[in-house]
Amino acid sequence: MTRPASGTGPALQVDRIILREIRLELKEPFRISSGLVTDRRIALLQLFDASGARTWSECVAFQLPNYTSETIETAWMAIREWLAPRILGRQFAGPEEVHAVLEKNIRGHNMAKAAVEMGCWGLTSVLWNTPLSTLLGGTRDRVPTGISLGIQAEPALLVQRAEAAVAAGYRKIKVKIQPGQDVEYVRAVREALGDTVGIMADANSAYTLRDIDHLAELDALDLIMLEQPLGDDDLVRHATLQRRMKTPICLDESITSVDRAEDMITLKSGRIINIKPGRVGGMSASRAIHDIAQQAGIPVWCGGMLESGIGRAYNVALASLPNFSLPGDLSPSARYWARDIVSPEWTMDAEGMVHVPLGRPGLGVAVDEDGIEALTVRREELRPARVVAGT
Ligand code: OSB
Ligand code: MG
Repeated sequence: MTRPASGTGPALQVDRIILREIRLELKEPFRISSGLVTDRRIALLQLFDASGARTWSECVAFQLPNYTSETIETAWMAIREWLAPRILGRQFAGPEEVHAVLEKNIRGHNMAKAAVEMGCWGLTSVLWNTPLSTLLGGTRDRVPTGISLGIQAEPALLVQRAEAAVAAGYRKIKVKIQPGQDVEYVRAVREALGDTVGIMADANSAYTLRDIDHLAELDALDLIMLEQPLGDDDLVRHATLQRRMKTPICLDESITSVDRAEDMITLKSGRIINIKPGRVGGMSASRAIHDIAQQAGIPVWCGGMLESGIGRAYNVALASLPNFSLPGDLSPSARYWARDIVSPEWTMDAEGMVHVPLGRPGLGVAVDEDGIEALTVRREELRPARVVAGT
């Protein structure tokens, strides 16, 4: 069942999409078990409604298929060839209708679908003059933030970053791990930070069940959760591991749809869900996963994909829903970029909270269009293939 948007207003009709690629250099390279990101290649969409309303959205696919199978190239092609043509020129009573239209007979390509679908939520927010958080059913005006720390060359460097993060106010410290750089690293962080700080580890699918005894050593470190230790599409082995471990398992890569989230709950493959709207195909699927998790007593939190300030606006709005009860990977702009493409940039208060912009519709921040223009390395304009009768 589709939960309607919380608001009302005129029908939505996207009559133009401008697709761009920008490059933004990370202040510090980010290493996960399956690869390194230095220069973030980001696809941005600018969506124009027939009424003149417009907004931006972001596609979170990386350059390489090392997190999920999508890349910026596959997403670009999917949007241009299959997804944008489904939406352009068509009328929707509300943004919750978009997901099914993109889903029908197009398998996968969730990040490409999400970029289009989330843009439709953003556009509706502008069109209906309703804050995005409100439109989505958000109930909070501040959301807690955690930091995700990439793999470091040695434990001492990780400890330094973790200590600085706690001092800055972050409410959860996530440590990336991989075989050879795991228990020892996390233990060093636990010893340095003490027992009261919330710590977790994220393996990005770097382990197999052969590592079960080794992973179980993490139980001694009292982690809030262990994120995605096993295969990116696995649910069955995660259930085996969860039976063996006291630490709650959180799934990220494995949860690609509402059905997968239901399967996880049925199979007991984990006890927490990381929701990234890009990974699940957008906001409608994110809300549906949020809802079924809430019914099952499973907490969720909003993951991050090293987004620019545009993608972050959508994540912050989503994280204002009630069952996002754990801190999200929603670090301030300045953690990633010398200069973000929105103003004001995203910040965090001393208590580690991001403020949800409820004072203005759409992204809630202004987009630096000149800055984006200067960073653009390719651009393509998409319009309806033909004039649809009656429009
Ligand atoms: O697994 O959550 C992940 C970054 C790149 C690829 C995968 C992941 C991450 C993060 C970054 O943890 C979180 C952030 O955007 O701050
Ligand atoms: Mg993860």
